[in-house]
Amino acid sequence: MALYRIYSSLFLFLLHTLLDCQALRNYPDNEVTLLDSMSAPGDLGWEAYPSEGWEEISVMDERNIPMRTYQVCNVMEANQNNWLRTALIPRAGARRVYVELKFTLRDCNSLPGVPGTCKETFNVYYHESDGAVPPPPLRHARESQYVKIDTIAADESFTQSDVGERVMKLNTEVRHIGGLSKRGLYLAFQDLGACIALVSVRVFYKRCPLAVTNLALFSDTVTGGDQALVEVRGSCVEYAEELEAPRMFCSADGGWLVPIGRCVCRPGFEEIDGQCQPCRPGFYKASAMDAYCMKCPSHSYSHQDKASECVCERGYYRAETDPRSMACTRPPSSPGNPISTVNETAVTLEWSPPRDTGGRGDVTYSVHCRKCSGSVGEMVEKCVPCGSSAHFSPRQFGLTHPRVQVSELQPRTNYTFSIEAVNGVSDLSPSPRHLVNINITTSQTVSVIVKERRSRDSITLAWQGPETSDGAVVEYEVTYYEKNQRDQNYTVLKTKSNIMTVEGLKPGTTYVFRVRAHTDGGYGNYGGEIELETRHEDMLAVGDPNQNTILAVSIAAGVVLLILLVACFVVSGRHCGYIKAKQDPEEEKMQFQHGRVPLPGSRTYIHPHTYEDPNQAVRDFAKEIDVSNIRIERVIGAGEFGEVCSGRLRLPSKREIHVAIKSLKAGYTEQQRRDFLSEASIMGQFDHPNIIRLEGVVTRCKPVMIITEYMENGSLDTFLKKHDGQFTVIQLLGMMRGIAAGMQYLSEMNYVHRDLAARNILVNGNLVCKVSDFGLSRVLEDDPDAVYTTRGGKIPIRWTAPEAIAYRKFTSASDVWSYGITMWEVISYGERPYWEMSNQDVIKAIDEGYRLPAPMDCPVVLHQLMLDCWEKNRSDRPKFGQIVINLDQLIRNPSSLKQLANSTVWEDPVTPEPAFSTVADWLDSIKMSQYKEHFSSAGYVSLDSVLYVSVSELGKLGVVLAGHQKKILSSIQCLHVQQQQQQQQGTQVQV
Ligand code: ACK
Repeated sequence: MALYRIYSSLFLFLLHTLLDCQALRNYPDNEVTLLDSMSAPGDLGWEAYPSEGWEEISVMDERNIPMRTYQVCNVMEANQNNWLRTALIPRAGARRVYVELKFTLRDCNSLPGVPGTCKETFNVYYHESDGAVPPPPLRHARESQYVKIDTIAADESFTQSDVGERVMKLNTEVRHIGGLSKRGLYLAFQDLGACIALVSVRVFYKRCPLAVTNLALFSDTVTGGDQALVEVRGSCVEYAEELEAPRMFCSADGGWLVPIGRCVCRPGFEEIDGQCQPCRPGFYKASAMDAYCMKCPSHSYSHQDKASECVCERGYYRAETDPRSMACTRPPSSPGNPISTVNETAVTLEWSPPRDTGGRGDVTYSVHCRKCSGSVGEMVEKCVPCGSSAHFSPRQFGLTHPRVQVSELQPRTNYTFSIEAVNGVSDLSPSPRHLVNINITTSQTVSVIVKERRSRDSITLAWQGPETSDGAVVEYEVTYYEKNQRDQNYTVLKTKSNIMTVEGLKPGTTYVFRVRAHTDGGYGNYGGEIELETRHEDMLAVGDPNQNTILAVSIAAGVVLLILLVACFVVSGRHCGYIKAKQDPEEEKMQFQHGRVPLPGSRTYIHPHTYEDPNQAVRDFAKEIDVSNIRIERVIGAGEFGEVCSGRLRLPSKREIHVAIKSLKAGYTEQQRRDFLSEASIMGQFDHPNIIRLEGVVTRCKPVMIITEYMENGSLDTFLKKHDGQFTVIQLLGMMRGIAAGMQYLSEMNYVHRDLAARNILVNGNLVCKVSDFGLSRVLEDDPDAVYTTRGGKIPIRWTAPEAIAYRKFTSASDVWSYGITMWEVISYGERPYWEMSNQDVIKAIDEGYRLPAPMDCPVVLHQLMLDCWEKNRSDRPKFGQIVINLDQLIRNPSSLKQLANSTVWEDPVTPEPAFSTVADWLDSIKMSQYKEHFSSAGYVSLDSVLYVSVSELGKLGVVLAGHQKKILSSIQCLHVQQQQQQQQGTQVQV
């Protein structure tokens, strides 16, 4: 007895020097402590039985704070069964609690003279209770009355100090208890003859702490009972509204996973540091979809904060269809310099555009016509509107060009035309319109010839005299000439009547006739010319039955011809429709008109090649940024056209943001500049949380730059390789879901990416994945994985659908194939698809129906989704929208992910697993060369010695990363399979 007391006080003394109470009493935010023996103010008063067993001992830490500990050290006597039990620990709603034990345990060898009954472990139990019934008394405690949590052993009893002394080691072990349902629980510790000091017992549960993500507030949430995720619906922060219902999952270890949906700041508010702040006076935000408050456009103001639009200054207006971001405008000034050209009873009016368009581009013109009575020169004129008698060409109102022709005016009449410039806000202004007037007088003419009769050598004409005239008509003058012979010969005839037959004409010849009136006041103007042809010599008389027959036959033939033509047109039209339906979306895209900025909500991608001037595409879709607003910080990589840097962008009246800056290196050709900027004109058309966002371009000075949002974790393939094995399957699913949502958006915009792969996905600090790399030449030049095909053009073979490789049929369905490969890359943490197989072998294998096997630990459902994406027939592949729905269902129901595919062998007979002769070769082949030393120094020299290595042995070897352990174990599995195959074939096992 005296002996073990000495030991006890000895290790408590050592303990004293080991403990750092500050460190012991600081716990992570997401842990809620239910019991902490270290911070108990008085005696713990736990029940111990028998009395010479566990003993409560108080010691002071170095800050003189008392600590309660329990110890037992009855190592000299056999048949020990010492129990210690806590008081009731309330569960506080948690369904899963953690028990953290800090203790020291002497190893029996270090105690001289102890008998063989000395133990080096102790047991921990719990008993759930509603509190009403007392727990089973310790005196009669039996294991069966308590649920065993675990047998606890020390990792180490002693460690070596700096000066070579053996010091007691404080061990920490954590266990969890799941599925709790009663009010609380008792913990019980059973010692069977060890030398233990129980320094600290802490019981806690985990919760996901209150979080704000995507402007949604997720409340403090207690984690689920076992592995299940708790789905939590977020509520939008103040002044935000839901864009898509915000949700997140609280994982069993107290972390938030997979944010879905988001809130956006209401009009009049912008997002600053995760909150919606009101727009300042002078600024506004019209739509919840706009990211930031904008400065009020010209000629408008907002005197108060929270403005969703700015009010126009006096005299300025905003048309109903004007976007709120447009400057307020005013009606135009009057048009200038009107001129008229009168041609008898017609007039052409022309004028110059208004000097001030009012700030708008939609100026049109209206022409008002008034007829003025009284003869020309009379002092007082009375004017009335012309009504519908005058004919305006092209139209009277809404003229887009400063020119109009007015015909069918009355001869020798005064007219006043008032020309008005109008724009989209003219109707909103109460001020009188600015007009410019022009007066004209028409001249007198003989109106159109109304009758004619023709024979082989004569033509009879009839006409109407002038409506008003300066006197009685004396006679009419008829002038005619043979068409095309005007210069040589024309004839003038006179008559007092309104009808004349001109004789002596040549048969089958066209003549041009004009008529004018001669009144007391002199000759008037000629009326319009008329062309008439005499009959041909052999022409049949009207009423000839033969002629009627011919006519009928001709009509019938004409009708038949017409029907044939219509039929042809319809058939060819259908044919065209068929061809179009079969078109590649890439070709369809080319048919969109350029110069049109997509309207909000319109979802059609416009290919920059549809622009004659590619610079116009850049101007339409990308904002020009002043280079003085950019601060470059460091180079982060190399792109196809030059360096990629990270830096800061501070736009006037906006907060500074972190950006990535791609620049075009010096000495570029015009084509390279166009290709470089094409990425901006494509990216600028997209607005989606899973598509990399374009901030703008710098084109007015050198170097030319493209500015995008900054993605803290860089490209997905590198990121995954760096964090091999470190994510939960739900986190990986969240990444895949993001990529699918981005691709769904692109496919709905009719955009085909052609190079979807993990290397072209960027990852931000919240693990949100965004699709990037939209340059027109990128597939050709930028991608190291792209190779030339026999049909020309470069293609990243391993990621590309067979129909796209074979005949360049790139569609959203071929993007789905690439998506399947990207999924495979994600689950395998950036493994190269088809490993080191050659491109030719990959094409052949795919053609023969082989598909990538499930990566290590891949849930069956995910591998099945990949296989669906790799359907040979592209119409059998899922659409991106379906993929998103599918992944959402899996995230919500993680139990569906439990069944693992476990297919670690590439079942391709053409590529058998290579045989290795040494452990070093094997580790090299699976890119784990860094562990060669570890294996050899632990005695693993031959390959067959590694065949039965377990996870715990790997840990002892020093392979501690879970991802590396998985990789090595999966390869060992392959070695097993290979061995079995060789045995089946009756060959010697080559290990
Ligand atoms: O894998 P990384 O770090 O991520 O290296 C490449 C490099 O630039 C060349 O493309 C990185 N990169 C490209 N765009 C961005 C961006 N928007 N944010 C952060 N890194 C980027 C990419």
